[in-house]
Amino acid sequence: MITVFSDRHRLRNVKTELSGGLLVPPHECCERAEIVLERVKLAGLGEIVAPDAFGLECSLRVHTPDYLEFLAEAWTLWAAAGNAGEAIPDCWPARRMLQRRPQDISGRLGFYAFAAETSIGAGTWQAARAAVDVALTAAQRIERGAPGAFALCRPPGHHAARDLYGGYCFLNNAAIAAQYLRDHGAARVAILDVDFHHGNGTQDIFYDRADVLFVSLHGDPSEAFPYFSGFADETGCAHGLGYTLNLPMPRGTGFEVWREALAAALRRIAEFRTDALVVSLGLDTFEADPISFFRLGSEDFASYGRLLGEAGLPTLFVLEGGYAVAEIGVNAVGVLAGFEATR
Ligand code: FKS
Ligand code: ZN
Repeated sequence: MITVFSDRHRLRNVKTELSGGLLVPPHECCERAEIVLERVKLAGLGEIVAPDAFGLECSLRVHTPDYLEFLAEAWTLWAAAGNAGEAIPDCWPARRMLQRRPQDISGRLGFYAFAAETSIGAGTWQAARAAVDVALTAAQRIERGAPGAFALCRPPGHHAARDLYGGYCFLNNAAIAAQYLRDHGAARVAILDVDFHHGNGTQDIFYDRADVLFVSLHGDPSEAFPYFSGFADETGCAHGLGYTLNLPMPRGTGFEVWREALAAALRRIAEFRTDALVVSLGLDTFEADPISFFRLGSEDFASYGRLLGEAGLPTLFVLEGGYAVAEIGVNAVGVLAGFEATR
Protein backbone atom coordinates (compact mmCIF):
# COMPACT_ATOMS: atom_id res chain seq x y z
CA MET A 1 0.00 0.00 0.00
CA ILE A 2 1.21 3.49 -0.78
CA THR A 3 1.90 5.91 2.10
CA VAL A 4 1.65 9.66 1.57
CA PHE A 5 3.77 11.73 3.96
CA SER A 6 4.90 15.36 4.20
CA ASP A 7 7.65 16.55 6.54
CA ARG A 8 5.76 19.86 6.72
CA HIS A 9 3.82 18.25 9.59
CA ARG A 10 6.79 19.48 11.68
CA LEU A 11 5.51 23.04 11.30
CA ARG A 12 2.90 22.01 13.87
CA ASN A 13 5.23 22.09 16.86
CA VAL A 14 3.46 24.06 19.59
CA LYS A 15 4.90 23.90 23.08
CA THR A 16 1.68 23.98 25.08
CA GLU A 17 -1.46 21.96 25.74
CA LEU A 18 -3.82 23.09 28.50
CA SER A 19 -4.20 19.98 30.65
CA GLY A 20 -5.04 19.56 34.31
CA GLY A 21 -4.72 23.29 34.87
CA LEU A 22 -1.18 23.33 33.49
CA LEU A 23 0.43 24.09 30.16
CA VAL A 24 2.15 20.80 29.31
CA PRO A 25 3.98 19.51 26.19
CA PRO A 26 1.27 18.44 23.71
CA HIS A 27 0.29 14.78 23.39
CA GLU A 28 -0.18 15.43 19.68
CA CYS A 29 3.53 15.85 18.88
CA CYS A 30 5.93 15.53 15.92
CA GLU A 31 7.41 12.21 17.08
CA ARG A 32 4.08 10.49 16.46
CA ALA A 33 4.32 10.90 12.70
CA GLU A 34 8.04 10.18 12.57
CA ILE A 35 7.60 6.90 14.47
CA VAL A 36 4.77 5.78 12.21
CA LEU A 37 6.91 6.63 9.17
CA GLU A 38 9.83 4.60 10.56
CA ARG A 39 7.57 1.60 11.05
CA VAL A 40 6.11 1.90 7.55
CA LYS A 41 9.68 1.72 6.21
CA LEU A 42 10.77 -1.09 8.53
CA ALA A 43 7.73 -3.22 7.68
CA GLY A 44 8.19 -2.59 3.94
CA LEU A 45 4.55 -1.56 3.62
CA GLY A 46 5.20 0.02 0.23
CA GLU A 47 6.17 3.19 -1.58
CA ILE A 48 6.30 6.48 0.36
CA VAL A 49 5.46 9.62 -1.62
CA ALA A 50 5.23 13.35 -0.93
CA PRO A 51 1.86 15.04 -1.47
CA ASP A 52 0.84 17.23 -4.40
CA ALA A 53 -0.17 20.79 -3.53
CA PHE A 54 -3.92 21.31 -3.67
CA GLY A 55 -5.47 24.72 -3.31
CA LEU A 56 -8.09 25.58 -0.71
CA GLU A 57 -11.01 24.61 -3.00
CA CYS A 58 -11.32 21.10 -1.56
CA SER A 59 -11.21 22.42 2.01
CA LEU A 60 -13.91 24.96 1.13
CA ARG A 61 -16.22 22.06 0.21
CA VAL A 62 -16.47 21.21 3.93
CA HIS A 63 -15.33 24.30 5.86
CA THR A 64 -16.68 27.88 5.70
CA PRO A 65 -14.64 30.69 4.08
CA ASP A 66 -14.62 32.79 7.26
CA TYR A 67 -13.29 29.85 9.30
CA LEU A 68 -10.41 29.26 6.87
CA GLU A 69 -9.66 32.98 6.83
CA PHE A 70 -9.52 32.93 10.63
CA LEU A 71 -7.16 29.94 10.75
CA ALA A 72 -4.88 31.50 8.14
CA GLU A 73 -4.40 34.73 10.09
CA ALA A 74 -4.96 33.67 13.72
CA TRP A 75 -1.31 33.33 14.71
CA THR A 76 -0.23 36.59 13.04
CA LEU A 77 -3.03 38.57 14.68
CA TRP A 78 -2.45 36.95 18.08
CA ALA A 79 1.30 37.72 17.98
CA ALA A 80 0.70 41.25 16.65
CA ALA A 81 -1.66 41.90 19.60
CA GLY A 82 1.37 41.48 21.87
CA ASN A 83 0.51 38.13 23.45
CA ALA A 84 3.57 36.40 24.88
CA GLY A 85 2.47 32.78 24.60
CA GLU A 86 0.68 30.55 22.11
CA ALA A 87 -2.90 31.33 21.09
CA ILE A 88 -5.49 29.86 23.49
CA PRO A 89 -9.14 30.98 23.76
CA ASP A 90 -10.54 32.07 27.11
CA CYS A 91 -14.12 33.17 26.41
CA TRP A 92 -16.93 31.37 24.53
CA PRO A 93 -20.39 32.18 23.14
CA ALA A 94 -22.08 29.94 25.71
CA ARG A 95 -25.80 29.39 26.37
CA ARG A 96 -27.96 32.52 25.92
CA MET A 97 -25.06 34.56 24.47
CA LEU A 98 -24.89 35.86 20.91
CA GLN A 99 -23.30 33.80 18.12
CA ARG A 100 -21.82 36.92 16.58
CA ARG A 101 -18.25 36.94 15.26
CA PRO A 102 -16.04 39.36 17.24
CA GLN A 103 -13.42 41.54 15.60
CA ASP A 104 -10.76 41.05 18.25
CA ILE A 105 -8.51 38.00 17.85
CA SER A 106 -9.08 36.80 21.44
CA GLY A 107 -12.84 36.87 20.86
CA ARG A 108 -12.48 35.13 17.51
CA LEU A 109 -10.49 32.29 19.10
CA GLY A 110 -13.44 31.61 21.41
CA PHE A 111 -15.88 31.94 18.51
CA TYR A 112 -14.14 29.24 16.43
CA ALA A 113 -12.85 26.91 19.19
CA PHE A 114 -14.95 24.27 20.93
CA ALA A 115 -12.12 23.27 23.30
CA ALA A 116 -9.09 24.99 24.86
CA GLU A 117 -6.38 22.33 24.88
CA THR A 118 -5.39 23.09 21.28
CA SER A 119 -2.90 25.96 21.13
CA ILE A 120 -2.25 27.72 17.82
CA GLY A 121 1.37 28.54 16.97
CA ALA A 122 3.46 29.97 14.13
CA GLY A 123 3.31 27.03 11.67
CA THR A 124 -0.06 25.58 12.63
CA TRP A 125 -1.94 26.70 9.51
CA GLN A 126 0.84 25.58 7.13
CA ALA A 127 1.01 22.15 8.77
CA ALA A 128 -2.78 21.74 8.73
CA ARG A 129 -2.79 22.55 5.01
CA ALA A 130 -0.02 20.03 4.37
CA ALA A 131 -2.09 17.37 6.20
CA VAL A 132 -4.99 18.08 3.82
CA ASP A 133 -2.63 17.75 0.84
CA VAL A 134 -1.52 14.37 2.19
CA ALA A 135 -5.13 13.17 2.58
CA LEU A 136 -6.10 14.45 -0.89
CA THR A 137 -3.08 12.90 -2.60
CA ALA A 138 -3.95 9.55 -1.01
CA ALA A 139 -7.62 10.00 -1.99
CA GLN A 140 -6.50 10.60 -5.57
CA ARG A 141 -4.78 7.20 -5.56
CA ILE A 142 -8.04 5.59 -4.49
CA GLU A 143 -9.90 7.51 -7.19
CA ARG A 144 -7.41 6.13 -9.73
CA GLY A 145 -8.06 2.55 -8.67
CA ALA A 146 -5.71 1.73 -5.80
CA PRO A 147 -7.28 -0.82 -3.39
CA GLY A 148 -5.81 0.98 -0.38
CA ALA A 149 -3.79 4.09 0.55
CA PHE A 150 -2.45 5.54 3.78
CA ALA A 151 -2.49 9.27 4.54
CA LEU A 152 0.19 9.65 7.23
CA CYS A 153 -0.84 13.11 8.33
CA ARG A 154 -0.83 15.39 11.33
CA PRO A 155 -2.31 17.50 12.79
CA PRO A 156 -5.35 15.19 12.89
CA GLY A 157 -8.77 16.28 11.66
CA HIS A 158 -11.86 14.42 12.87
CA HIS A 159 -12.84 16.92 15.60
CA ALA A 160 -12.76 19.86 13.18
CA ALA A 161 -16.31 20.79 12.22
CA ARG A 162 -17.48 23.06 9.42
CA ASP A 163 -16.31 26.14 11.39
CA LEU A 164 -14.86 24.85 14.67
CA TYR A 165 -11.42 23.69 15.80
CA GLY A 166 -10.35 21.78 18.91
CA GLY A 167 -9.22 18.36 20.07
CA TYR A 168 -5.88 18.93 18.27
CA CYS A 169 -7.76 19.35 14.92
CA PHE A 170 -8.10 22.29 12.51
CA LEU A 171 -8.97 21.00 9.04
CA ASN A 172 -10.93 17.77 8.74
CA ASN A 173 -8.58 15.71 6.58
CA ALA A 174 -10.87 12.66 6.38
CA ALA A 175 -13.99 14.70 5.60
CA ILE A 176 -12.19 16.71 2.92
CA ALA A 177 -10.93 13.46 1.36
CA ALA A 178 -14.40 11.89 1.51
CA GLN A 179 -15.91 14.94 -0.19
CA TYR A 180 -13.14 14.79 -2.80
CA LEU A 181 -14.10 11.18 -3.58
CA ARG A 182 -17.77 12.24 -3.87
CA ASP A 183 -16.76 15.02 -6.27
CA HIS A 184 -14.68 12.64 -8.38
CA GLY A 185 -17.03 9.81 -9.25
CA ALA A 186 -18.02 8.07 -6.02
CA ALA A 187 -21.81 8.23 -5.57
CA ARG A 188 -21.60 7.04 -1.97
CA VAL A 189 -18.73 7.23 0.53
CA ALA A 190 -18.64 5.70 4.01
CA ILE A 191 -16.45 7.03 6.81
CA LEU A 192 -15.55 4.61 9.57
CA ASP A 193 -14.03 6.37 12.58
CA VAL A 194 -12.11 3.98 14.85
CA ASP A 195 -10.29 6.67 16.86
CA PHE A 196 -11.02 6.38 20.60
CA HIS A 197 -12.67 9.82 20.54
CA HIS A 198 -15.92 10.58 18.77
CA GLY A 199 -15.40 12.32 15.43
CA ASN A 200 -17.77 15.17 16.20
CA GLY A 201 -16.40 17.29 13.35
CA THR A 202 -16.93 14.66 10.69
CA GLN A 203 -20.40 13.95 12.05
CA ASP A 204 -21.25 17.66 11.96
CA ILE A 205 -20.12 18.05 8.35
CA PHE A 206 -22.20 15.17 6.98
CA TYR A 207 -25.06 15.10 9.51
CA ASP A 208 -27.81 16.12 7.06
CA ARG A 209 -26.56 14.06 4.11
CA ALA A 210 -27.47 10.59 2.84
CA ASP A 211 -24.56 10.32 0.38
CA VAL A 212 -21.87 10.08 3.07
CA LEU A 213 -22.40 7.52 5.83
CA PHE A 214 -20.63 8.26 9.12
CA VAL A 215 -20.04 5.39 11.55
CA SER A 216 -18.01 5.82 14.74
CA LEU A 217 -16.73 3.54 17.52
CA HIS A 218 -15.61 5.53 20.56
CA GLY A 219 -15.48 6.09 24.30
CA ASP A 220 -18.88 6.98 25.75
CA PRO A 221 -19.10 10.79 25.65
CA SER A 222 -20.71 10.83 29.09
CA GLU A 223 -17.20 10.05 30.34
CA ALA A 224 -14.89 10.98 27.46
CA PHE A 225 -13.92 13.92 25.25
CA PRO A 226 -15.64 15.53 23.32
CA TYR A 227 -18.42 15.09 25.94
CA PHE A 228 -21.15 16.87 23.95
CA SER A 229 -21.29 14.68 20.86
CA GLY A 230 -21.27 10.98 20.02
CA PHE A 231 -24.28 9.52 21.80
CA ALA A 232 -26.14 6.57 20.28
CA ASP A 233 -29.30 8.63 19.77
CA GLU A 234 -27.52 11.02 17.36
CA THR A 235 -28.51 9.39 14.07
CA GLY A 236 -28.53 12.23 11.51
CA CYS A 237 -31.08 14.83 10.45
CA ALA A 238 -33.18 15.78 7.41
CA HIS A 239 -32.01 13.73 4.39
CA GLY A 240 -29.21 12.39 6.59
CA LEU A 241 -31.51 10.71 9.11
CA GLY A 242 -30.19 7.16 9.57
CA TYR A 243 -26.83 7.96 7.96
CA THR A 244 -24.94 8.58 11.22
CA LEU A 245 -24.28 5.59 13.46
CA ASN A 246 -22.62 6.10 16.85
CA LEU A 247 -21.41 3.11 18.84
CA PRO A 248 -20.17 4.47 22.20
CA MET A 249 -18.54 2.04 24.63
CA PRO A 250 -17.68 2.27 28.34
CA ARG A 251 -14.41 2.52 30.24
CA GLY A 252 -12.37 -0.69 30.10
CA THR A 253 -13.81 -1.95 26.80
CA GLY A 254 -11.60 -4.74 25.42
CA PHE A 255 -11.23 -6.23 21.96
CA GLU A 256 -14.05 -8.83 22.33
CA VAL A 257 -16.66 -6.10 22.75
CA TRP A 258 -14.96 -3.61 20.41
CA ARG A 259 -14.81 -6.23 17.63
CA GLU A 260 -18.57 -6.79 17.93
CA ALA A 261 -19.12 -3.06 17.48
CA LEU A 262 -16.82 -3.11 14.45
CA ALA A 263 -18.82 -6.00 13.00
CA ALA A 264 -22.03 -3.98 13.44
CA ALA A 265 -20.35 -0.98 11.81
CA LEU A 266 -19.22 -3.08 8.84
CA ARG A 267 -22.73 -4.54 8.45
CA ARG A 268 -24.17 -1.02 8.21
CA ILE A 269 -21.46 -0.05 5.71
CA ALA A 270 -22.17 -3.15 3.56
CA GLU A 271 -25.88 -2.33 3.58
CA PHE A 272 -25.06 1.22 2.40
CA ARG A 273 -23.38 -0.20 -0.76
CA THR A 274 -20.59 2.36 -0.66
CA ASP A 275 -18.15 3.03 -3.50
CA ALA A 276 -15.26 3.78 -1.14
CA LEU A 277 -14.36 3.63 2.53
CA VAL A 278 -12.46 6.30 4.46
CA VAL A 279 -11.08 5.07 7.81
CA SER A 280 -10.30 7.68 10.44
CA LEU A 281 -7.44 5.68 11.91
CA GLY A 282 -6.84 6.57 15.54
CA LEU A 283 -4.56 4.33 17.56
CA ASP A 284 -5.69 5.62 20.94
CA THR A 285 -7.88 2.55 21.56
CA PHE A 286 -4.59 0.93 22.66
CA GLU A 287 -4.45 -0.28 26.28
CA ALA A 288 -1.43 1.92 27.14
CA ASP A 289 -2.79 5.13 25.65
CA PRO A 290 -2.26 7.89 28.24
CA ILE A 291 -5.52 9.80 27.62
CA SER A 292 -8.00 7.05 26.66
CA PHE A 293 -9.70 4.07 28.31
CA PHE A 294 -10.11 1.14 25.91
CA ARG A 295 -7.96 -1.98 26.19
CA LEU A 296 -6.89 -3.15 22.74
CA GLY A 297 -3.54 -4.95 22.57
CA SER A 298 -1.07 -4.60 19.70
CA GLU A 299 -2.14 -7.97 18.20
CA ASP A 300 -5.75 -6.72 18.04
CA PHE A 301 -4.82 -3.96 15.58
CA ALA A 302 -3.57 -6.48 13.01
CA SER A 303 -6.64 -8.57 13.66
CA TYR A 304 -9.11 -5.75 12.93
CA GLY A 305 -7.02 -4.65 9.94
CA ARG A 306 -7.91 -8.03 8.40
CA LEU A 307 -11.60 -7.47 9.14
CA LEU A 308 -11.40 -4.12 7.34
CA GLY A 309 -9.70 -5.78 4.38
CA GLU A 310 -12.37 -8.47 4.20
CA ALA A 311 -14.95 -5.75 3.56
CA GLY A 312 -13.39 -5.68 0.07
CA LEU A 313 -13.73 -1.91 -0.44
CA PRO A 314 -11.29 0.66 -1.85
CA THR A 315 -10.04 2.02 1.47
CA LEU A 316 -8.35 5.28 2.38
CA PHE A 317 -6.73 5.27 5.82
CA VAL A 318 -6.31 8.73 7.37
CA LEU A 319 -4.22 9.00 10.54
CA GLU A 320 -6.00 10.56 13.53
CA GLY A 321 -4.97 10.15 17.21
CA GLY A 322 -2.82 7.79 19.30
CA TYR A 323 -0.58 8.96 22.14
CA ALA A 324 1.29 5.87 23.31
CA VAL A 325 4.05 7.24 21.12
CA ALA A 326 6.46 4.29 21.35
CA GLU A 327 3.80 1.85 20.09
CA ILE A 328 1.91 4.07 17.63
CA GLY A 329 3.97 2.82 14.67
CA VAL A 330 3.55 -0.87 15.43
CA ASN A 331 -0.18 -0.46 15.98
CA ALA A 332 -0.83 1.69 12.89
CA VAL A 333 1.19 -0.55 10.61
CA GLY A 334 -0.46 -3.56 12.27
CA VAL A 335 -3.83 -2.39 10.94
CA LEU A 336 -2.45 -1.60 7.49
CA ALA A 337 -0.52 -4.87 7.16
CA GLY A 338 -3.56 -6.81 8.38
CA PHE A 339 -5.62 -5.09 5.67
CA GLU A 340 -2.97 -5.85 3.03
CA ALA A 341 -2.84 -9.53 4.01
CA THR A 342 -6.43 -9.93 2.73
CA ARG A 343 -5.65 -8.53 -0.75
C1 FKS B 1 -6.03 15.35 28.22
C2 FKS B 1 -7.42 15.65 27.66
C3 FKS B 1 -7.38 15.64 26.17
C4 FKS B 1 -8.47 16.26 24.13
C5 FKS B 1 -8.42 14.95 23.44
C6 FKS B 1 -8.23 15.13 21.94
C7 FKS B 1 -8.19 13.83 21.19
C8 FKS B 1 -7.79 14.02 19.75
C9 FKS B 1 -7.97 12.80 18.86
C10 FKS B 1 -7.47 13.14 17.44
F1 FKS B 1 -7.60 12.09 16.64
F2 FKS B 1 -8.14 14.13 16.93
F3 FKS B 1 -6.19 13.44 17.46
N1 FKS B 1 -8.59 16.14 25.56
N2 FKS B 1 -5.82 16.03 29.45
O1 FKS B 1 -7.23 11.71 19.33
O2 FKS B 1 -9.30 12.39 18.78
ZN1 ZN C 1 -8.54 10.31 19.63
